[in-house]
Amino acid sequence: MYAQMVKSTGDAVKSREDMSDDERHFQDKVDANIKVEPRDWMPDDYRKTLIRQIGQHAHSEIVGQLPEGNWITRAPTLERKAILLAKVQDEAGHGLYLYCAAETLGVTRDELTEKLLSGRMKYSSIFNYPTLTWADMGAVGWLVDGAAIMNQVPLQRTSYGPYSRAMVRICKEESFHQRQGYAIMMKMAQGSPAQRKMAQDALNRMWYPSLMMFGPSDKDSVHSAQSMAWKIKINTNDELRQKFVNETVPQAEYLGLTIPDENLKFNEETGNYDFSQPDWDEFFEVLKGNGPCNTDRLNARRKAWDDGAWVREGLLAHAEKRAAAKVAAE
Ligand code: FAQ
Repeated sequence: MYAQMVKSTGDAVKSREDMSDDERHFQDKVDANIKVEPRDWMPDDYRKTLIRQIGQHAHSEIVGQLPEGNWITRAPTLERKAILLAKVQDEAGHGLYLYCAAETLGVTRDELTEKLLSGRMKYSSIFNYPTLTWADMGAVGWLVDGAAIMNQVPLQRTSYGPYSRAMVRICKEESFHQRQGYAIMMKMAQGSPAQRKMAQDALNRMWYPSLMMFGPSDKDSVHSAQSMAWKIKINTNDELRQKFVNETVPQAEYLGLTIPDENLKFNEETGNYDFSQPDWDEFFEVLKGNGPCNTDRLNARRKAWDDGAWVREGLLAHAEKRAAAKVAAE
């Protein structure tokens, strides 16, 4: 239903004949892999799409701290606590780089936050699922960061300069995150029968939500065609999902865990694993705000925004005072 709704408003890719001279020149530049920089001319819709994607990505990094932050005080050892703390702090940094990249397009962080809190902007569906046990810290790192890297490595080559440069650093850190998750899974999978059961349970719950991170199937993707023509996106949602499955299945086998999909099978002809699609109705429900944790996540962000008001006001007052002093001195 939602899929049909969004599809009917989908972005049509403009043909070369319909482009203005500026648009043609812009497309030639993108085709030649020349980066677009903040002061360069760009089509309004290119700017709009980037603000949407980078803004949603930034919100995801920040909201994504919540499911893991939930376990910092309950990490099983001091070492695990320190590692998880560092990882969650990295996510705050990623949010920061991405908000800065979005700001170069003429939108403020306050505007982006206001859109998130009023439900006019999204964040990744995955963060609307709860983290119920310590094994979920392993599954989040292994699968969620794993899916994030799969999506973000190609984005290092995205056409917009500030976004692509932010991605280079983010990918380095995400790669550490994925490994720390896999290390937790190894420990649990090789541990006691109870630990092994927790690891399998975490995989069972996180598998399909992780597949959903790549977005709807290509036939229902609204923005892919135009975003790919502009090299905002480098791959389709289904291409990246398939790549993720291909890389993750052997990792699960190494752990001795079972991916919860009876149809999962290596296909000799295509060289890919065949797999079951996630429940797309559930995905669209989560996008509409009806996932298990949507309300909690937005309430937490709202509280953080309200609690931080005095800091923002203080900083603004300080900046205004300095600007006034500078004018007086001139
Ligand atoms: N969740 O036409 P498409 C991380 C929306 S990484 C929610 O295919 P598009 C790291 C989409 O916005 C996670 N909404 O859209 C971390 C659109 O609705 P709209 C974040 C989704 O943009 C790890 C509609 O569906 N990564 O957080 C989702 O071409 C651990 C139609 O879809 C990024 O954001 C979804 N999963 O492709 C942090 C990467 N999928 O906006 C902490 C950059 C789709 O028209 C802990 N983003 N929608 O109302 C992208 O690559 C793209 O935006 C996609 C979606 C691939 C996510």
